Amino acid sequence: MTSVTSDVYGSLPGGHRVRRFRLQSESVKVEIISFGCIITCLETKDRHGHFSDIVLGFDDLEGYTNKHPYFGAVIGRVANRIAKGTFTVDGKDYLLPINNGPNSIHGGLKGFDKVLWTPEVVENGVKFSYTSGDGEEGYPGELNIWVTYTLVGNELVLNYKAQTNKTTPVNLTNHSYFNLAGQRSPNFNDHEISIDAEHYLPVDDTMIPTGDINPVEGTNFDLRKPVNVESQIAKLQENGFDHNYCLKESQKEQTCARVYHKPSGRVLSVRTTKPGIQFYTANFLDGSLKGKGGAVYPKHSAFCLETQAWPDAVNKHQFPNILLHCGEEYNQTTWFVFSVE
Ligand SMILES: *[C@@H]1O[C@H](CO)[C@@H](O)[C@H](O)[C@H]1NC(C)=O
Ligand SMILES: *[C@@H]1O[C@H](CO)[C@@H](O)[C@H](O)[C@H]1NC(C)=O
Ligand SMILES: *[C@@H]1O[C@H](CO)[C@@H](O)[C@H](O)[C@H]1NC(C)=O
Ligand SMILES: CC(=O)N[C@H]1CO[C@H](CO)[C@@H](O)[C@@H]1O
Repeated sequence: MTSVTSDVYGSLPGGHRVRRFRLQSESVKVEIISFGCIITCLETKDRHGHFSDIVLGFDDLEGYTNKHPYFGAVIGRVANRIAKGTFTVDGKDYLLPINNGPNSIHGGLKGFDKVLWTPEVVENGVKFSYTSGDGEEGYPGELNIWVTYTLVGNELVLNYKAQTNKTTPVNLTNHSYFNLAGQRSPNFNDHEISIDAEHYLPVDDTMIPTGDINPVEGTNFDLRKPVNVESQIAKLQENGFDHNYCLKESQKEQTCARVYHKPSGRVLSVRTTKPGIQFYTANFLDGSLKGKGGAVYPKHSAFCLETQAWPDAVNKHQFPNILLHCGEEYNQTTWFVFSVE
């Protein structure tokens, strides 16, 4: 049985109230606010039954309205990078705000992480809706989006739906930074990860996929068998992982990633209907943010598993399509399953 309660979390400049929803089952507690659909707190049990908050974030609304690394938020219209911020749809060129080197990232200057959503309590959870206007952040078409979080036992389910009145690229994800030892931990020593993918996308020096789809076999990107995250990063030439893994193409749900933290016994498994998962090891955190309860978040103190379409898919015809047409429904689901071992 999941209980759903809510209160006021804060007010935005201009006076709009932000609500907070608390979903609680026997084994998981999660808090989500109507600003950015941000997961502000996620507590799970360790093997002794003690709860810890395993996501990074801030103590108050101001932390989230300021510029931050998208802690816990829904990202859209298009998660990840679009090369040079341009694409062509139905013969028309579109230009998006450039906000990541030469590229556009995470929906633009005011993406879905920075808007106020309309909440509605549903069975075992909460559904948020938002209408993104025609031309908002440079994207074509009016887009209606519904993001539903439900908690059943130890499974947190995120469903994303969207409809447009003009062809537009869409791919939504949420962006929680996890540390299964608890959000205050200075590193992710003792985390083991596996990702069930035969291929990954190599990137250029602005982090745009080169267009190649490389086998993981024989590389340091091979995560098909569990590896220690820290020692695997040490083997890379890169700063850490920030790469898309290619999942088997299907609209069926598939288990794609598993993270195990031996000292606490916490396990996070991810299932998704999406075709890709970005594994990111918080390479750009630098300890300068003031996090929850005064925590500092150094480089490599958390990881993200962002289920998504492949980065820059709108410009790479060999990648799975991300165009949503008028009359179609975008419908993607990700399951986060928390257990102990
Ligand atoms: C889509 O909806 C917007 C807002 O209602 C409207 O301005 C626009 O003309 C519509 N576009 C089409 C192609 O129907
Ligand atoms: C979304 O949030 C949940 C709960 O914090 C987390 O388990 C998951 O990693 C996030 N999803 C994605 C796709 O990043
Ligand atoms: C949307 O996806 C969910 C989960 O995969 C599925 O249960 C549901 O039937 C889908 N809804 C529609 C309208 O296709
Ligand atoms: C609506 C839509 O086209 N969504 C797409 C998001 O991305 C994946 C793969 O890139 C597609 O399979 C979905 O159809």
